[in-house]
Amino acid sequence: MGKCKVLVVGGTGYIGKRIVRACLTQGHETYILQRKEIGLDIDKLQMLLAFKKDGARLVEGSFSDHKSLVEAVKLVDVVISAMSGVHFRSHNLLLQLKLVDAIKEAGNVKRFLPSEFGMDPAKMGHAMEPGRVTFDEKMIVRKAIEDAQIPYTYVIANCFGGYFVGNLSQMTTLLPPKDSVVLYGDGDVKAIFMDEDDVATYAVKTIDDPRALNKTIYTSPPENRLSQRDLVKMWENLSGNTLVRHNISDQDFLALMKGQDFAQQVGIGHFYHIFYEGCLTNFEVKEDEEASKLYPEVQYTSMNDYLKRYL
Ligand code: NDP
Ligand code: GEC
Repeated sequence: MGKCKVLVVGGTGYIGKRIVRACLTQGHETYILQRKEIGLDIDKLQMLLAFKKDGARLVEGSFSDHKSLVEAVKLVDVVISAMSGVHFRSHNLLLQLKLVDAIKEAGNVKRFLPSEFGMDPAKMGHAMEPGRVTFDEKMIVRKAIEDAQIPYTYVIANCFGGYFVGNLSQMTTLLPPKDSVVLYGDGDVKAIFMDEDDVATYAVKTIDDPRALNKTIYTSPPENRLSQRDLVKMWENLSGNTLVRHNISDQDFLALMKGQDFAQQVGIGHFYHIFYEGCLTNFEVKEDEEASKLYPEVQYTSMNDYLKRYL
């Protein structure tokens, strides 16, 4: 595939920085929005300067300056947004409506990837409060994109390993438990786990792929469709440690929401949908919508290998 001009918005974020790296690695002319609001955030600035050294072009702009967004968008063929969703850090998905307006006005963009990279919000119409706001907002952004007839790809990334694998899907920690592990229900519901770098690699693969035009693409490689029990077993085999299993019923799990802060309530809702309902695996993904089928040349990371970094 040829070289594209790509603008990454949110390029210093958790998934955004990986998308920048994937754009550079795949040989695209990479532009990153450099927001004036980063102010004295020296880590963000240093990251941007490092990306510039690696060949990215920094474009100054701000969400409070519509013209600056239009000018930035006019430089490129493809825009990828990695704006923050609802979790511990921040919650800015609806700001993307400003980006959609700028893309609509600029009129030159051949593909837009909004900030999705999670579960499929189109399948979460039933989701619980308060976490459903993340899905509702992603659907509002989708509607604006489709109403403006902007060519798009929605990338459904499933569970990032950093939040769901290293901790064996335990909440409130990111590290493997040492003695015991809580299994959601019987622990046999299948979820889908991804190395974040692979999510970024696949996302960037779609940008000039006509097969992904105006489609939802799922990163759901067969080997990464695992139950929580599968993950625990993998970790036990790697670490040589045996963990005591405790089971928590759906009702007891949901009862944990009471008295928690907003971010934890969102997390509990997400975990419920994933590990009790099986919302990542209770529908069919067609072969032409699944990233590892579309891009068999990508050597995706197995969760067994992903877990090794925690040894
Ligand atoms: P981050 O919290 O890392 O934030 C990403 C970027 O959002 C920031 O770097 C910043 O851009 C931008 N941003 C934040 N606040 C503002 C603001 N006020 N104005 C303009 N830009 C702002 O995001 P994540 O990478 O965690 O999340 C990105 C997507 O991934 C979300 O859609 C989320 O739902 C999804 N996600 C999925 C997970 C999964 O397990 N599948 C886990 C976590 C997130 P800048 O670089 O310009 O400063
Ligand atoms: C899997 O899909 C998503 C996951 C998504 O579409 C949007 C956000 C996420 C998660 O990334 C980190 C957050 C958020 C939901 O649950 C995660 C979380 C992990 C919340 C609370 C926790 O205590 C937690 O512990 C690891």
